[in-house]
Formats: sequence, structure tokens, C-alpha cells
Amino acid sequence: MNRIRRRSFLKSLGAAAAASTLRPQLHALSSFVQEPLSATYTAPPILLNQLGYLPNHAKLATVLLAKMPSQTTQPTTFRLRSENHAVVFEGKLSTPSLDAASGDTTAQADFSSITKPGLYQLDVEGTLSDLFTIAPTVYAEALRLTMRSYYGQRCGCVVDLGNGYHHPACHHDGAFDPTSGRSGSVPNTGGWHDAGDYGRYIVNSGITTGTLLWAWEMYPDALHSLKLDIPESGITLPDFLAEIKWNLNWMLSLQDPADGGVWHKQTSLHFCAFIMPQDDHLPSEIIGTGSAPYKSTCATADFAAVMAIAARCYHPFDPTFAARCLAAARLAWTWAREHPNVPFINPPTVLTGNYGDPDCSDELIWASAELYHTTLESQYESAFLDSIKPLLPNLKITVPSWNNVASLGLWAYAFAPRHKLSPVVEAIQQATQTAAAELIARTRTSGYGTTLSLADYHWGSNSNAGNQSLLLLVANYFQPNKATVDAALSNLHYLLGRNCFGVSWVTQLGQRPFQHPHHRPSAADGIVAPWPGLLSGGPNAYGGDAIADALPKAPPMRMWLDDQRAYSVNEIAINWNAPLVFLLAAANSSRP
Ligand code: 9MR
Ligand code: 9MR
Ligand code: ZN
Repeated sequence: MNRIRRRSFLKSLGAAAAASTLRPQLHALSSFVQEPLSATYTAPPILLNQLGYLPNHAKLATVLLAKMPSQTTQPTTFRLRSENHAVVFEGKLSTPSLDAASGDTTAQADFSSITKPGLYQLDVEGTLSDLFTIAPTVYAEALRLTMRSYYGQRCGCVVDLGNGYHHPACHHDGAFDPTSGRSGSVPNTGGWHDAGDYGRYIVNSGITTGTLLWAWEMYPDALHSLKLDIPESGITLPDFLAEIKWNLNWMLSLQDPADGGVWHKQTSLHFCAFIMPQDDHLPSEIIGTGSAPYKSTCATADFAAVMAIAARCYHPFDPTFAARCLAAARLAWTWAREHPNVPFINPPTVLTGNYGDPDCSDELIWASAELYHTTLESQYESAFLDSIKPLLPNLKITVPSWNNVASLGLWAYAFAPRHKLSPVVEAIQQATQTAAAELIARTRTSGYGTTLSLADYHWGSNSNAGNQSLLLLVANYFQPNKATVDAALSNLHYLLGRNCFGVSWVTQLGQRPFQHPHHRPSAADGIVAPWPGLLSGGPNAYGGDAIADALPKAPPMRMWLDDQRAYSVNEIAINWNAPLVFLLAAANSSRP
């Protein structure tokens, strides 16, 4: 990793800076060492997962025919070479076809039959790919880094990831904003910074934390002894749960003890500059709707769902904490049932992220389902069944996102222990297989093996790919099928290099990881390489910031650039990393 530091260089200028006459000179010098804001990529002719592939799963690389040296005939065959250049496999490329998402004409090299661990290289009639690995542990470090990135996002404590990625405790000054219906100061209670900004938002924390805790329940062999090297390591909880507890504690602090409702977010009133978190002295305010009841339905219901899951996950390790989570979930659920339609939109005084969602019926479905799963009490089951009644005649599974958690609710209900399948559970399972089949089919028509449809390339599309993989993995959980897991992994290959830029969309992973996330610590820390383990939002065909909007119009997968300023395509966010952690947990599990 080329990590050039400029801090010590600037430090050596400290004495000079003291003399004000030398200031202009310092400015000139510091702009001379200014990090670039962006980078461009030229895709190599053979695109693959830059980390490599699992021995017992599909292995496909994408060949960009336009990038092949000009020959009289197009290549039709490929060879797989081992580290010592010996040919271990020869195959035919698939018939070339136009990939609508990128505008590229591609062919696929399928070498799935090779299962022997080792280092390999593809050879397409003389053109060589990057070296890559086939091994059962090929994604072990990816899982560790992407999960450890949550420690990097922590608010309110010293963070030290090593290699210079550190900051002292931040955002000490918490307060109730008048929009919360309260006043006075509040101590910082932790949580994760949402994204490239330093806000903390319940709705987004909800799906993030719920997704991670589901991974904990579904892939114990990959996560229960995962080492994250965090301050709590080796104390009482497994590392994975200890990291998540940091965020749960903050979420708990946003519940109004008076009535169980949950405030929407805790942020400054506007976004701070591109500075380190400890340098952001804007007060971190608990923000509400601005009028009674001040708390909002989506936040409260998401909170109830997450606390109900937490009650299950923490029970074996910390029953007291688990009981606290369950009590909080019950109170929140009751509040949300009594206030089913309190939306959140930013009050006029507030300019940070909205996470506004006018329809909280899906959040309520999720809350009832998780509370039923945890307690098996009939009040939660009847509420769940009542609320899905309108959906049942034509039950559809949709891809989860921060503003649509309906499927999480349906699945949570289907996961609850029971003696025999009910018609509702059967309908949920059936709808999941139908949705999965459509995604599997897309991986076969996409030149890059992604499940994304042309319309799916919106703000955070990489997380959409991640959540489509989550859907596939849930389908596989109901009904194990190798093709379903392969389709889920196919998006991992897309995210880690098999895309039209040949870029790995996770910082510090793979041979060509992106470099310039819209992430304040990465920009302000004086280290060239960004903080590790963070997923870029990815291509966004709908626009959203000045830099991305200036891109020439192109097919949707091409609407991305690696530019720190381009927040609508290159920010990072906790809810985008979460489905990636989920997918990597499955990839590291012997029972995905
Ligand atoms: O940094 C902010 C990012 O986290 C948000 O996703 C984005 C959209 O709400 O806004 C970013 O902040 C920008 C602000 O909206 C406009 N001025 C420039 C800010 C980035 O430096
Ligand atoms: O992920 C959010 C995306 O779906 C929205 O289109 C976008 C604009 O409202 O906001 C995204 O969320 C941002 C949040 O508002 C503030 N923190 C950074 C989030 C990621 O960009
Ligand atoms: Zn902070």
C-alpha cells in the first residue's frame, strides 16, 4: 500500500509557521503536498475478483473484448495458468454479448471446475490477468476489515485502527435540540458515525445493526470467534457483539424514557467541514419532529426491531443487557402502535441527512415480527399478521434498504421457531424463491455477473447489490441451493473488481481499491490511503452532487467516479457496509 505521510513533513515546518512572515510560504508548501481529490481508472482487459475465489463455488472472469490487442479474429479460448505458468485448464469463452449496464461487449471465462487452492492467472490468447488466489480463506481478511471499519466509525471514544488511523474522543457536547421537545445537555453515549459525515441517525443505524445481528445468528461459525482487535477484545463479549453493543448503547440513549418513543437522530444542525471528528465542535443535538409527539414512527419501530434481535443475540452472554434491550423494544413497539403515522422530515433549522420516509408500515411489520420471534407472544404475532394482510394476496419480496424493511419483517417471522410451516410462512418462502430466481437470472445476462437491474443503479447502488445478495442468502437459508449462493457471491466479485472500472470498491482490499471516499477522516488525517474496509456507494445514474452530475451521460454502471467530493457516488455508509459484512460472513461460513 503506497502510504505517503505528510504529517512529519508539515511538522518540520512548525517552527517556520510560527513566524508570521513565513505563512505564505507554508501555504504554498502545504498546497504542494495536498492530496489529490480524485483518481481515474482504466479497466484492464480481464476483470475478476481481485481477492480471488472460493474453491467450491463458481469462478467467472469477464473479458473486455475491445481491450484485447487487435487481431484479425477475436479470442474465443482462454487458459488458466498456475503460479509457475503451467497451464492447468483450457476453456472456451462464452459468446460475446453487449452488457446494457456498462455499454461494454464482454465474454465470460468460466473456470469453476478448478478447485485446487493456489495462485493463478488467466491467459486469454496471450493477454494475462492479475494474479489471484483460490482458497477457502480467500475472504477472511475482507470480513475482518469490513467489520472492523465499524470501530473506525465510532463516536465518543478514542479510535485506533493502527497504521496511523486514529483519532481522540469526539463530539463530547450533546444537547437536546428544541425540535426534540426537551432541552439541556446530554453526555455522548457512543454510536457509529453514519457515513462520511459525523451524524448518527436511528433509521439508518436500525437496518445496519439489524443486518449485522442477523449475520451473527445465521453464520455463527464465521463470526462467533472473529477477532477484531478492538478495545473490548478479550473482556466478556465476543468481539463482533462488543462492537455492535457500542452502537446499541447509543440507540438506547435516543429512547424517551417518559413514553418509549425514539428520537430520529443526533447530529449537528448542519454538516461540518472536511475535518477530523475531534475538530468538529458543533454540538451533537438530539433532533425530533419539532412538534408533539416529537419522536417519529419509523425510528421507533426500527429501534423496536433491533432491540428485539439484540435481546436474542446477547442473552447467552449478558442476560441483563438482553433484558434491557427487550424491555426497550416492548416500550418502543407500544409507542409505535399508538403513533403509527408520525413521519420525520427535517425541521427548517436542520440541514443534515433526512432519512425521511413517509410510510412506516414496513418498519412496524419488522418490529412486530422481531418481537414475536424473540418472545413468541401472541400480541406480536397478531399485530404482524394483521399488518401483512393487505400484502398477502400478492406477496412480493422486495430488496431491503434503509426505507424499506418489509422483507426483513417477513423473513423475521419466517425464522421464528415453530412446529410446522403455516401457510403464511410458506407464502413468504415461496415469494423469496421467486425473487431469488429473478436475481439469479440477472447474473446470467449481466456481462459482469451482477444482480443489479438497469434501474437499480441509484445512490448507494453497491449496497443494493449487497442487499440483493442478502436476499439470495436468505432464500438459500430456506432452501439450500448452490446456484443461489453462487449468485450471491457473484455480486461480491462485482464489488471487488469485476466491474467496468476494474476497481475494488472496498478501501484497502484488492489490487486496485478506490482511493478517494467522501469520508471526513480519510480526507483530513494527512494519510494518503483512505481508512480501511469501507464500501463506496457506487454508480448512481440519477445524480445528486455537482461533481457526479458533471459526468457525461453514460450507461448506469459508468456513472461513478473516484472523487472525494462526489458524495452521491463515492461516500461510504454504515448501512452499505452491513450487507457486505453479511455476504462476507456467508462466504466465510461452511454453511452459507
Ligand atoms: O458530507 C455530506 C454527506 O455526508 C451527505 O451524504 C451529503 C448529502 O446530504 O451532503 C454532504 O455534505 C455536503 C452538503 O450537503 C453540501 N455542501 C457540501 C457538503 C460536503 O462537503
Ligand atoms: O443513503 C441515502 C440515500 O438513499 C439518499 O438518496 C441520500 C439523499 O437523501 O441520502 C443517503 O443517506 C446519506 C444521509 O442522508 C446522510 N449521511 C450520509 C448518507 C449516505 O450518503
Ligand atoms: Zn463523533
